Amino acid sequence: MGNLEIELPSWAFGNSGTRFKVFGTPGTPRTVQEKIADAATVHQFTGLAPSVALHIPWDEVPDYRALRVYAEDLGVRVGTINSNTFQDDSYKFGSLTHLDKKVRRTAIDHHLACIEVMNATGSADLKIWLADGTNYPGQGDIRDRQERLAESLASIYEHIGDQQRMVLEYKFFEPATYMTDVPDWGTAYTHVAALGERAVVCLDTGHHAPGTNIEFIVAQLLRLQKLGSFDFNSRFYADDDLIVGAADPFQLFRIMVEVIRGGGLDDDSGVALMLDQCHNVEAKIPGQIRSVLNVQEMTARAALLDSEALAEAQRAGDVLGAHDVFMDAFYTDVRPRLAQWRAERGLPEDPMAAFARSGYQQRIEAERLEGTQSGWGA
Ligand code: PSV
Ligand code: MN
Repeated sequence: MGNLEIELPSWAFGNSGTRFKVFGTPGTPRTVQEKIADAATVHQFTGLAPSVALHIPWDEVPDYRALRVYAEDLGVRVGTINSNTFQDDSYKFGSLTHLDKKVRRTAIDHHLACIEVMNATGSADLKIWLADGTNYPGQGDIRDRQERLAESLASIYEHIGDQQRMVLEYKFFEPATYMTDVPDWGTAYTHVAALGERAVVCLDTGHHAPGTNIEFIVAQLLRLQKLGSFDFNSRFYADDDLIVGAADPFQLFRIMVEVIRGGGLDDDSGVALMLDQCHNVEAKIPGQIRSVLNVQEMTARAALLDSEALAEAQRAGDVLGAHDVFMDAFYTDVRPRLAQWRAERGLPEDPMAAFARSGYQQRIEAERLEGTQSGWGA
């Protein structure tokens, strides 16, 4: 619990929106350095977010070694490198699964370039999410696409260093609407299992059909030692990318119970807890602060679960007794304890209020006037 670390996505600090409108916000970063500075601010107020994930090419810079030093000087490190094969014209009909070998090669080369970014920044994880899929039955050959995907992933995996990992993220819809090429944890697992030890799965909480028992997937992937990371967010309808724990705190609690049960918070677990969120209408830095606090809060409640009492009730076939033990942990208000935890570490007891008082937001609004604000796709 004391060593809980949550990775922030650089894109959470940029402007984002829906296909209807992207709203600008005063103070939005114009460069990756400004995104990292905002991420470092979240860490400074919470003590929970020592790394920031980058998305390439959105966060492309000429000198990644210098970017690493810049981040470290601000007290954070570069985390996961996310590839992006969803915004080029050539990827209209797929990237790693494309019928045309030349397009597949371009997509593979993009991933090799991302590995170079990892080498320069010290990042350990290459995260791959593909927009590949089809919109109409018959549009593509499902099986051939799987073969091409397996082949392309193998070409990338060959370049993953000994201390690095490939993390494959699944999503059952969007932008493709009939089928996606990595729709579910089973498909992601099948591919990473075929690749080797350093290939693992990323579970994005927004990438499941409503009603899916996500904690079951967490338990299963941890059992198989293939849960590499989370992309945390919450959703009401689709992949809403809302603040984690906002829509369904109980689900987040249940997920964290399984993470702890499966050793996912142990020092050597290798499970990276990341956020993948967009703050379209709410303030971005407080949105990220709220998010990491929500993860911490539900983790603290999960850690309170009396596992011995639970196991005993389970063994006795005491259905309601077991459920009571479970709910007792969920209903425990841990906020005073966490405020104390922060005070003991020289952190503000109320990070949201402390940030509001700090003047940081006013300062960036005054300073970040020239230039183009970063946004979705930039
Ligand atoms: C796709 O919906 C996704 O979850 C992937 O992780 C992308 O990298 C990310 O969103 C972009 O926000
Ligand atoms: Mn994601």
